[in-house]
Amino acid sequence: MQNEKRRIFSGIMPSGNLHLGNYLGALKNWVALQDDYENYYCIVDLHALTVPQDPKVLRVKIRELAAIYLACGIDPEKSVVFRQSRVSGHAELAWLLNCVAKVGELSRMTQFKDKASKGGTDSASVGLYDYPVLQAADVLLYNAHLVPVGEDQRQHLELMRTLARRFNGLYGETFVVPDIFVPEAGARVMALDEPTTKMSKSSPTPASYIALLDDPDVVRRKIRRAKTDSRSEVKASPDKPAIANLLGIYAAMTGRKVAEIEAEYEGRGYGDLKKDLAEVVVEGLAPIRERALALLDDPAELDALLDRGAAKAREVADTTLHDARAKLGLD
Ligand code: AQP
Repeated sequence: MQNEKRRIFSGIMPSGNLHLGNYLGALKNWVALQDDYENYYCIVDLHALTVPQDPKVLRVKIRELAAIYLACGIDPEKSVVFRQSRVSGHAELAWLLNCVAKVGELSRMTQFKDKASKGGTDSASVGLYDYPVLQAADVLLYNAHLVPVGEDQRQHLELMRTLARRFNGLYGETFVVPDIFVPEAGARVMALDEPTTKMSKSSPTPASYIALLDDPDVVRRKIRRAKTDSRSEVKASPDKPAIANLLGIYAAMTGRKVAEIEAEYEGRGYGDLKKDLAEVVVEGLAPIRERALALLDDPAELDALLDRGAAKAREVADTTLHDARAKLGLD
């Protein structure tokens, strides 16, 4: 239909502490795109189960994530906000797509290899291996046209596009093949203590990430203690991954170009950069933190909002699932 908006789907796992990478790589862009699309922003709680979770903590993290979505600017009047586990079509479509995906394809996924290697591949869950297929189901279920994510998700999204095309080719046109949206700035925020690995919310070292709910003084301390490189020029060169990361965060938080920030710090040292960056980050995150904490004071309202979102999501999901089942001969 002519005036229908194109759809967006994206999600975040309610595991660990949401951090600056999740904000700059995903949430900030969701908010910016929100007016131009019909949006489905999901709390992907089934994905969180791919690594062990404490049920008590998971319950808390699900609400916290809902509060952070809203605090960052996701507007429930413009976007459907819901929990993946409340729309059973996600798991069912994942099964249908499992029967189209190939073991070789999943075995090539670097995120699985990285995460599984930490505890030994044989003891990784089958869910962790299958994560990209569930992720494909998440997006294809809503026939989303665009998926805004950080750089680390690019390989999964390519697989998603392959699965959609394969299914359409085998059984007839069913799914929209989604485009990937990766932001120019902030697509890959690196750990503060080890700038060659990405900032990750499951890191056991809190100093490696800036959590969106960190107290301002904690943010200042983490940036002050962030790893730096040898030589003192403030330049984002390949042999200076730590400074490149700090400059990248600065640029993504302010919307300025890295080159412009480098010029401003010519002849000045890392200490000045860190001091100013800390204030930029504190200023950007403080309103989000305050709003999220206020929203968390009313958990019943957050739960009700998620239930309303799930009801809306189910309407779309059921139609797609019905179509996919019928194409497979399951009608
Ligand atoms: N370091 C990052 N820089 C930019 N974007 C990032 N994202 C994650 N880390 C960075 C983006 O955030 C969204 C949500 O990610 P997720 O929680 O669903 O999964 P993830 O990518 O595995 O995130 P984490 O923080 O690394 O979590 P854990 O440690 O639990 O695995 C995605 O759009 C992702 O690209």
